[in-house]
Amino acid sequence: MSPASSSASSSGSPSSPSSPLVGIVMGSRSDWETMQHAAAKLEALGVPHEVRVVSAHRTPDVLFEYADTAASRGLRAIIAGAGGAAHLPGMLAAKTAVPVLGVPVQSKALNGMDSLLSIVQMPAGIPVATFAIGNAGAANAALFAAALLSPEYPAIGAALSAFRARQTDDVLANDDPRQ
Ligand code: RP5
Repeated sequence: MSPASSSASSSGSPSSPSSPLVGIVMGSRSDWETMQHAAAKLEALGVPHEVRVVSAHRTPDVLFEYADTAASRGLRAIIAGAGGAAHLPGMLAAKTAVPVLGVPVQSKALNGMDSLLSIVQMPAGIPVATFAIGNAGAANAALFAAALLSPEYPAIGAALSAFRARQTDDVLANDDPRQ
C-alpha cells in the first residue's frame, strides 16, 4: 500500500459507512514507514480511511484545503504524522474542528524528540492529541480513532473489543518468557 492510496468499506449504512471517516496525513512519503502502522490498524478494524501526503512546509495550500474540507467530507478524525519541525498536526488543528491526533515521526537528527515537542506543546486554545514517537504512536492513534467512532459505529466497537481480547489472550497464553 502506498501513502497515496485510500480505502473504504462498501456498505453505506450509518453503522457501516462507505466514505472515509478518518484521514491519515503525513508530511512526507518518508513518513509512510511509520504511518503505515496507523493504516494497518484502521484496515484491520474496518474503519474507512484515506491516506495522503500533505506537507505544512512544501504544500501549505494543500494543507489548508484538506483542513477546510475535512468536516464536510465526513472525516471524524485526522491522524497527522510529521517529523522534525512538525507543524502539520498543529496547522491542521488550527484550520479545522475535526479532532487531530498527532504522531511524532522519529527523526534522524534528534530521534523524534523534536517531532514530539513540536506536536505536543500546543498553546492553549488549539488542541492536538499527541501520541508516542514512531510506530507505537501511529498504531495507538488508529486505535484511539476507532474508540472515538465506536459509540456511533457498533461494528467498529466490536472489532476494537475483539482486537483487545485477542491481545489479552496472547499475553495470557504466552506468560512464561523463557518459552
Ligand atoms: C517533515 O520532514 C516530514 O514529516 C518528515 O518527517 C521530515 C523529513 O521529510 P523528507 O526530507 O524525508 O521529505 O516535513
